[in-house]
Amino acid sequence: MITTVKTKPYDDQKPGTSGLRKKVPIFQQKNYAENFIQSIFDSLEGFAGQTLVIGGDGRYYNREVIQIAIKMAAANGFGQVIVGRGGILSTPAASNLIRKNKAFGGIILSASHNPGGPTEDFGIKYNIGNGGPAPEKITDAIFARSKVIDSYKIADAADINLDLEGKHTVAGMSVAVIDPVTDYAELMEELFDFGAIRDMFAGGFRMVFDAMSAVTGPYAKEILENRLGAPKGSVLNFMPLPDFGGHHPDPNLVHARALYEAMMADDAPDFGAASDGDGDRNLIIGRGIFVTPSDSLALLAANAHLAPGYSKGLAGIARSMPTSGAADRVAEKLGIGLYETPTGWKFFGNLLDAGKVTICGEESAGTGSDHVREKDGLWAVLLWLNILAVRKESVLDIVQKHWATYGRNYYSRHDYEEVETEAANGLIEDLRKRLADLPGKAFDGRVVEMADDFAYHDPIDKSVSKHQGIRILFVGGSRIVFRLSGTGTAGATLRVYIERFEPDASRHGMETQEALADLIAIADEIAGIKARTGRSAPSVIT
Ligand code: VG1
Ligand code: CO
Repeated sequence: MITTVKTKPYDDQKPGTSGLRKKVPIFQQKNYAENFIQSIFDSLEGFAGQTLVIGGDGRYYNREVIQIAIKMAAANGFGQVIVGRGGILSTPAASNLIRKNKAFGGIILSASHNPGGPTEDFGIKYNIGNGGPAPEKITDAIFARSKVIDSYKIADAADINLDLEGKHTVAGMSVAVIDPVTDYAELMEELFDFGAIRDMFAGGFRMVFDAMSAVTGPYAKEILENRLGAPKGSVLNFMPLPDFGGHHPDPNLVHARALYEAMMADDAPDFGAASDGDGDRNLIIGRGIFVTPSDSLALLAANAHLAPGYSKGLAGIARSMPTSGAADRVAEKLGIGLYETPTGWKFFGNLLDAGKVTICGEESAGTGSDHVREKDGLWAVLLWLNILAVRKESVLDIVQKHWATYGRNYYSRHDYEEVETEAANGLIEDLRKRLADLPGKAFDGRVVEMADDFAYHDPIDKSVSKHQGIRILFVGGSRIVFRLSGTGTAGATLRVYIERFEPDASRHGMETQEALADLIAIADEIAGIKARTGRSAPSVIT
């Protein structure tokens, strides 16, 4: 039986960089999740009888919302739902399932790298038929609908047993509960030379992968240990937990500190990696060297042809605007296109669909390719392993040779988390007002060449996205970018991205924060970060 339930709209259901993210108690308000899911369906057309993929990163409240989403999909006329066993699907695995099954779209329940638990974060995101996050046209429509919604439809049916693989039925709609790993692992086998990687492990190569008690555990166990022969125990924290064991499932140098320290030790394994809550980010650390994500993108692009899935070369590379220019130099050398997009994977979808680019990346530990339409943490780890298996060199050697060839982009991001929203907005607005005055001005000997508020003109659908971050470019290629996070759930997060290009190989051995010290000071001088936020130092440095 289908019920139409009366509801009242909420005014705060605006999707951010990657879906709607709020604290769990907000999602637990009456009809909050239902309103948002109905707003998604109301913003779509033509899904009657079609397939919807549903899954999440296993965090607290995942199972409850999956049951609701299934019943609402049935009531709204979908023909089939595909859901991962236990409600589990990593974000890239969900993207793959949408594509493979020619589904109409998918609902991914995740707040990614944000902490989970009864008072922590939850999120809902809609992905379209290409497997990628809905573009702004759709997320804007969802938000508009959420502000006026007055009813939602739901099937009056019992919960299904999410732990039982196979076919179920909900109010006449079929629900397939599938193994979350199998299809994804098959795709990885198509792209990479598993034989070569297996031989490398058999030859004594050692790695450690920290799944951070999040969604990639089952994927990494199956692929790295079972299929590739990495020694048992190579995958740490492999059980997805609703609260991620009380940690932030964020693979950066703060939250994956133990991994970093293990990789800097004398007896470090050859290769270390980690992924985030929903499995779309990656952290790469070689013995004695952290590979900054912007460099990882450049290195993967320069070496991708060594993996079977990319042996024909790349069509082009895309990176988000705040990501360093390291990939630009690779694109230039390869003679292929380089596209600069706003932050968030949704902006890569059109370029990938049009065949303009093969590899994409973001400074926030996201890399991926045209194999799905999300960034993909394990994919990046496997491409690294494939490259290491072919080149038979250490990560350190590969990175240093890359810098010697292309120059080094010293790069760091400073986050000021949970600052007062007004102070953060004021800082950005004030910078915006002063943009025209900055060119030609010198700060500590560095002259501003150009300053703007980044706007993106999508070359495929011609849409325009404004206010995507304040860029200040200096003569010689150094750069400071300021923007506000669109994924936080408390206050505002100011992100300051600092970059310096260093062509001279004799100066490639500096410590990153030292190499950037003068630009870090200039960032404060220009934006008044300390004075406006009252913070003497960033909360996170990556
Ligand atoms: C952050 C990152 C961005 C990433 C987004 C979603 O967004 O900066 O690069 O695409 O998170 O990643 P923001 O607006 O907070 O800067 V995930 O792994 O949270 O889905
Ligand atoms: Co994520």
